[in-house]
Amino acid sequence: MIIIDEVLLIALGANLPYKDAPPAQTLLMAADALRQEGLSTLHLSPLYATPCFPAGAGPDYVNAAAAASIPSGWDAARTLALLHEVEARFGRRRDTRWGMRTLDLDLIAFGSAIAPDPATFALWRDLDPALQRRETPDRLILPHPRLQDRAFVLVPLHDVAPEWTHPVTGRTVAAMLADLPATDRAEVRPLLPDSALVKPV
Ligand code: A4P
Ligand code: MG
Repeated sequence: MIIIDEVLLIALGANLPYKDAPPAQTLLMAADALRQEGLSTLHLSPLYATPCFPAGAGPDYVNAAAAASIPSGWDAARTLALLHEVEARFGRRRDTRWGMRTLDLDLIAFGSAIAPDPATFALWRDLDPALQRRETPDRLILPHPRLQDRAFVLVPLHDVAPEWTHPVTGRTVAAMLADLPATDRAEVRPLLPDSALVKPV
């Protein structure tokens, strides 16, 4: 499937340094790598400091979001393969689901694509919270099934694509963000220059 003139959305996160790069620097370098690898229009949000979810499972994260127009001829699978390739370049290892990571790049949306089909999407979106941590999808689910639950995704996404509309629910990013508890939104703080997440390690 090729979608022209639509936007793709990426969530970026890190809570471990990679070599001597703190998480904030890794996110900026990853965005540059994505631009060089074909997403030349990629626009990165400001960086945010966010408490680790689930609470207490590790150091704070740096999170950001990016929007890019879909390059001609690209499909979602190719985009996810590029995200995995860039994650690997920055030392990402996959041992623990929701484990600490040097870089996580999730494909939040690919235009208005619903993948693999509306029923499977709904299954993952409505997954029991207790199972969300254990169950890993073995194929690409679009839009990302946890998008609407997470302030650390929606706050930066609101900076780059506030009007993007969820193809299943019809909610805009701005509306999904407003749906979250104010306490969740308040936990996502602009990254300060003196944060340990910014300083060289
Ligand atoms: N997969 C299916 N759909 C997608 C999609 N839309 N985007 C598959 C990306 N991947 C998708 O992902 C597991 C499998 O999901 C892959 O095989 C992929 O093909 P993964 O990246 O290998 O594993 P993961 O990162 O542990 O899972 P996931 O779903 O990315 O984790 P989450 O749900 O993003 O949680 N706390 C804060 N404050 N900030 C964070 O960024 N991130 C996580 C990771 C936990 N806590 C956090 C943060
Ligand atoms: Mg991931």
